[in-house]
Amino acid sequence: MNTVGFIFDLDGVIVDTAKYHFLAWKNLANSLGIDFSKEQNEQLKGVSRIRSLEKILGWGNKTISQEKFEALLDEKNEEYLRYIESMDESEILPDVPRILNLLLENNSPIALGSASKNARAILKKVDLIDKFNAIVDGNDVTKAKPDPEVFTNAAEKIKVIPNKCVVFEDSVAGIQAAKKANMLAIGIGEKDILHEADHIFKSFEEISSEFITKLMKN
Ligand code: B16
Ligand code: MG
Repeated sequence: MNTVGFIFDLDGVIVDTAKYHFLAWKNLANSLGIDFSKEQNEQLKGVSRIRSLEKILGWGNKTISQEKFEALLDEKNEEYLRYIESMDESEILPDVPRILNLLLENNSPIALGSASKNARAILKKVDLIDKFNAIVDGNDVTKAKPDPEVFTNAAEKIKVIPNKCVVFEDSVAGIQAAKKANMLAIGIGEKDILHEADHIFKSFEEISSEFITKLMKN
C-alpha cells in the first residue's frame, strides 16, 4: 500500500500548551526550592509526566517518598488543567487547520501521537477531535518518547507502514522517537534544537501546500 500517513504531536505542534506545562512545572519546582530554566524545560517537552518530575527532582538533588511523588504529580496536573480550562479554537497554532484540511481533502490518514494524558480533552476543547482517524496518547502507551511506541501504535491504527509515515514534532525526544520508528521526522521549532529532524520549520506557516502534496506522493 502506498498511502502516506501523517502523525501529529499535540503540545507545541497543534496547540501552544507547552507554555502551560512550563508554568506548572516551574511553580512546582520553585515550591521545592529547585530552580527551573527555559533550557531545562526544553528537555521536558514530549516527556511523560512521571519522567518529567523525576528529572526535576534529579536537577534539584532531591529524594522524596512515593506518596509525595504521587501528590506532586496530581498537583502539577491540577494546575495545568486550570490553565487549559478556558482553551478554545483561538489557541490552535497558525496554519494547523490549513494543513489538516489539505490532508483531509486528499483522504490522507491522520493520527495524533502525544505523550499527554490530557490530549483527548484538549482536542475536544479546540474542536479538532473529528479531524483525526486515530488517537494515541499518554493513556495508551507504556513507554514514553524517545521510545517509538506512541508513533508505531499510531501507524498501526491508521494502517500505514512506518516508513510511509510523516511525523510533526516540536521536541527532541519526539524527533528521536520518530526516527527510531523509521518515519520521516519534521521538526516544528528551532533548527539548533531539532537538528536530528529530516526537515525543520519554525511553524506550519512556513510549510507550503506544495511541500505537503509532495509528501503525500512519496
Ligand atoms: P500530561 P506532547 C507532552 O505532550 C508534553 O510535551 C510534555 O511537556 C508533557 O509532560 C507530556 O505531554 C505529558 O502530559 O501531563 O498532560 O499527561 O508534546 O507529546 O503532545
Ligand atoms: Mg510536543
